[in-house]
Amino acid sequence: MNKYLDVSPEVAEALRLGKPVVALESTIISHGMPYPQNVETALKVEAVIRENGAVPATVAIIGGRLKAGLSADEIEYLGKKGRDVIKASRRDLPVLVARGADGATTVTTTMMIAAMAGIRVFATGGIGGVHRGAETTMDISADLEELAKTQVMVICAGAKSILDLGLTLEYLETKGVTVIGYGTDELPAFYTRRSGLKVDYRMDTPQEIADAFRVKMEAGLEGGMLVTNPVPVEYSMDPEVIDAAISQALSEAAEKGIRGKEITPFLLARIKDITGGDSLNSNIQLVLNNARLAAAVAACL
Ligand code: PSU
Ligand code: MN
Repeated sequence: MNKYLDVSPEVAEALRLGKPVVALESTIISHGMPYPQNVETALKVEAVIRENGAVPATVAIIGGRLKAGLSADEIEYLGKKGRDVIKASRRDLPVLVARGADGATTVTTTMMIAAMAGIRVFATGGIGGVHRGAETTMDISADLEELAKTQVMVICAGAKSILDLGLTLEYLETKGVTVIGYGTDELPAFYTRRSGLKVDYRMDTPQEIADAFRVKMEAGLEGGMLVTNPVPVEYSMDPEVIDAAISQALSEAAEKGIRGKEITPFLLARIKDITGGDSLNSNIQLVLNNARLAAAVAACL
């Protein structure tokens, strides 16, 4: 076992007994939602995973330790610190550990730590991808590279159209990452169920998803898989409202010259402010929906 890794006793026991375990990220807590809804949601997501027969393993870096499985106090701590916690991607991990610092794990670092712990299924809200204008900024999320490299399935609600979704799919294709639509042929766009873009494969049961991933593991193929699960109809947003909010947030970011790792948290916070509670509620509901599917897939695996 990696000497920098702490697997919580509950998660370690579940892994030892071959019980289903679902990893969860912590940037969604610190940078993705405001306090206290972030902490409430993180705890609710854990509860939903338990209700569906799996053990949750929220991932973070705390005091320089790579953690798979957090206590409620640790979740509260990260949620309260919010954007003061360092958003930790692959490049940040060794420095934060060496310094004994805290870090909120993105999709990238959550996949890394989940793989170290032996967890194969991870649920979140949305992934990073190829940003609009990436042909000049070269802003492409490390999440896509991690999906190409690390054998963890990521279950999300697609990606927000703060990204160029078409280029994101092209990039995933190049990197050999299978994109699955759960009950849909179309890539969901986080707040909305449709993007007009096709996924690689539609699957209608958790078992089908687990079967494809099992082949990947047994054949020793590197990399993850991306399962996209549309937001439930009753919580999906009006595309015009959300597109207007995204456009406004993007132009504010350009005006302020925001770039690098700051851009995604900035856009997430602005979209939430512009659309008020609606987008936050839809965000919370889609994460819970992904947690339910992840628990079911983990049980099939
Ligand atoms: N997109 C969302 N919600 C999020 C994120 C992205 O809709 O919370 C977070 C995730 O942690 C993701 C990270 O891994 O942002 C991507 O950041 P970047 O674009 O800087 O790679
Ligand atoms: Mn980036």
